[in-house]
Amino acid sequence: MNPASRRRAFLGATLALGLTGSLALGGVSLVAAAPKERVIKLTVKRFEYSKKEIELKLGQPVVIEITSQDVPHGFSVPDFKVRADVVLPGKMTRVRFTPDRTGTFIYLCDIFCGTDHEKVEGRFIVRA
Ligand SMILES: [Cu+2]
Repeated sequence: MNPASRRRAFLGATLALGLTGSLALGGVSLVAAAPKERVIKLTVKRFEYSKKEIELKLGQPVVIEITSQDVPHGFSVPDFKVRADVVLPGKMTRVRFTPDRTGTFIYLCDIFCGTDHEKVEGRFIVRA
């Protein structure tokens, strides 16, 4: 085989393997797909989040969609090492993570937003 036809043969084999893989995915494998990301909407204003407590499921990916109703705020979950740079008024900020431990975990505003800034917090309760 010359190099060109060897390359063609290789491409053909790769394509065949790829197709087989896709067909398998189109069938049974979809059932075992990764858990679907859950969308949780949250708003924040001086001096509270719209939800004080949010239940999460262990291992289920979540995306928190946060919007501020007044000034710039923060959103941080120190135990999971996730945070938004800033949550701006009228603009949606997304924070994604997958809880890998059960328990209670605080989320809080980490951008000074006024006198009662320290009160801007809530908690995730992660259950198995
Ligand atoms: Cu704040």
